Amino acid sequence: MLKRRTLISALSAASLLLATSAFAQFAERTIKFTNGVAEDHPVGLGVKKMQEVLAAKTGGRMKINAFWNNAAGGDLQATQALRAGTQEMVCTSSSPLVGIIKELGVFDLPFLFANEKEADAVLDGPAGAYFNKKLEDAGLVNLAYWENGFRNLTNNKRPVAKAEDFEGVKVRVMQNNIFLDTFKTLGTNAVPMNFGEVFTALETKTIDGQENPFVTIETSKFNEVQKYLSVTRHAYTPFLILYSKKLWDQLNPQEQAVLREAALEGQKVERTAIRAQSEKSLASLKTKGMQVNEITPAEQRRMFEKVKPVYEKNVPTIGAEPVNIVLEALKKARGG
Ligand code: KDG
Repeated sequence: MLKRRTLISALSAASLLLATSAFAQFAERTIKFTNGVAEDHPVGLGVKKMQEVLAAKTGGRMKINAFWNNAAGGDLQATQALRAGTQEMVCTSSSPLVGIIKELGVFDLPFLFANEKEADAVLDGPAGAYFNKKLEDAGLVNLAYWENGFRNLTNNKRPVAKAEDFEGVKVRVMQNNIFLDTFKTLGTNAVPMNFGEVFTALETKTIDGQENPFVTIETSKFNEVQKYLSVTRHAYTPFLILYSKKLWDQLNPQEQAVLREAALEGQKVERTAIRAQSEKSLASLKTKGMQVNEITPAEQRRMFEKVKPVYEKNVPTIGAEPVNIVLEALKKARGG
């Protein structure tokens, strides 16, 4: 009996030792992850998947502590914290970062992508790698492109069914010169503003409207303070899953590899979830009382024609190289 007990305790000690040594290359660390959306946005599912992968692959030694609804400051502020090495991760739209990496402005050009398939082909291919290098040069490691999505206009003045209907609407846009240019060219009174301030600005009628994907509109409860939703699909915004390069360089190769794996697993979950949720959010926004109107293809073409000068005006600032890389990748994705 004694021998059996001794054998069992020896085996359990050995298995504990094995388990511990299997994760020995992972240091205990809690990663601060912030973003502007609510936890019930599909980004929340992507983060949950990342946490599951890290738990399994590091024995729970690497953990993500996520903060939602701009609780830790806006996208640009959080991104600057990454560059300073005072925060590990952020999920941010590319748009607020054009003051740091001007090349990212290509993704803000109006009506660039026609569908998610094109966006994935460009972002997950050599073009996406080109922007990842630019990000890394700026102290930011992009672990994966997730999806924010196609943006649509909400406002309290009128349904926007044709190009002229934008006239005079006070629309919040991201802090990005191309969005500002696009919405001024459409005739709106465009106001750049941090995402975290949008709900209150709509509620207090400081602004008439904003523009975001259906899922963001629903999970940020903009329907509570907005009457009209016009399906403009005027731009596609990617989410960047960024890690501070200062802190990244302190990780060993195994820790870096498991974070990249987790972010790519999270990408699959988030993209699948947001695409399944998008039409459900549109239906739900109608049920919750928003007056929804589609834009005819002819009217969308008129809007595109109206904002074409935005391309000519902003391409020199973005740079011909990044614009050509994306347009070539887009042409290839379209079978050109
Ligand atoms: O952190 C991500 C959010 O801030 C994101 O929703 C940004 O689309 C965005 C907006 O309109 O600012």
